[in-house]
Amino acid sequence: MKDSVAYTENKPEDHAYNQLISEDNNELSTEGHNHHGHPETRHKVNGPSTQTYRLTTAILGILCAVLMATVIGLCVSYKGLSEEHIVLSQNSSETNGNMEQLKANHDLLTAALMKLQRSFQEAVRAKDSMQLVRNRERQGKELLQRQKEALVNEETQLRTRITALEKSCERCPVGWELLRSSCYFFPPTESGPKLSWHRSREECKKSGADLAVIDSQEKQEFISSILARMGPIYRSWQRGYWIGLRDVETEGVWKWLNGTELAKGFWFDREPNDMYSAEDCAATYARENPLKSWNDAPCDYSLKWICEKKL
Ligand SMILES: [Ca+2]
Ligand SMILES: [Ca+2]
Repeated sequence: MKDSVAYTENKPEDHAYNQLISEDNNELSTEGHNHHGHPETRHKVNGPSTQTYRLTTAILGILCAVLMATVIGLCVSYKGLSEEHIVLSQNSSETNGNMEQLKANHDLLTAALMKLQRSFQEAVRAKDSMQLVRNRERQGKELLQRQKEALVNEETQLRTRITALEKSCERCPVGWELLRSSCYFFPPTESGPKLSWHRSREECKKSGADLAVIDSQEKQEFISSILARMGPIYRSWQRGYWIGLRDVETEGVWKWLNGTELAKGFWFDREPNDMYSAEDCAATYARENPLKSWNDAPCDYSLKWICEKKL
């Protein structure tokens, strides 16, 4: 009772603790008999150290239980995290593998694309080269065609010239030009005399010819082409050639030597003008336009002449 009294003198906050100790003391009092029913020597276990020990033990037990629960929880969490980590690691590895595979595929596609680009560029260059070759071939073909046409034309002209020369050699005297059934003679432009219309006609008759009768455009163009070959074109009226055309009988009525009246003349502009009422004989000149190359001049004027001899 002394100890109990001593406990009752403890602090108020120790009341529950003292009550617990008191209950323990009662239990110890009940169990304080041996199996013979004799009270054993009672241990003084309800002291402050024992109670503290028990309380501590209880607390420790609780703490241990909490700790164990925490550890178990942590273990479970750790296990879950580990499994998740393993899954994530596996996923990460798989993802890395996929990434590497994708990168490898990307590299392969890039290489294939570059190869295709090179092939395309080579194809474009080959196409350009072929186009260039085709253009050159086409240009060469066109050039050959033009050369062929020029050669054909030249051949035609040469054959015509050969035919004319053959006929001329056969039928016309040397130095005379042949057109159809007539031979024509042209005195040298820069040498030899110039004569009046009548003297010129006499010179032609010496060769069995007469002054030329130009009664068709074909003859006029032929004679103009011969005059163009003989030298440059001079603007002088003294560079003319007498032809067999006059208007001596009736002024303005031009007739050929055979009496045929002129049907179509190849006069210069504003010709024949019968200047000073003294121009009754016709002459032709070398000019750019062969169809405008005649002039009437005084018959005693000194000019060259053109002879014509029928075959
Ligand atoms: Ca006249
Ligand atoms: Ca005139």
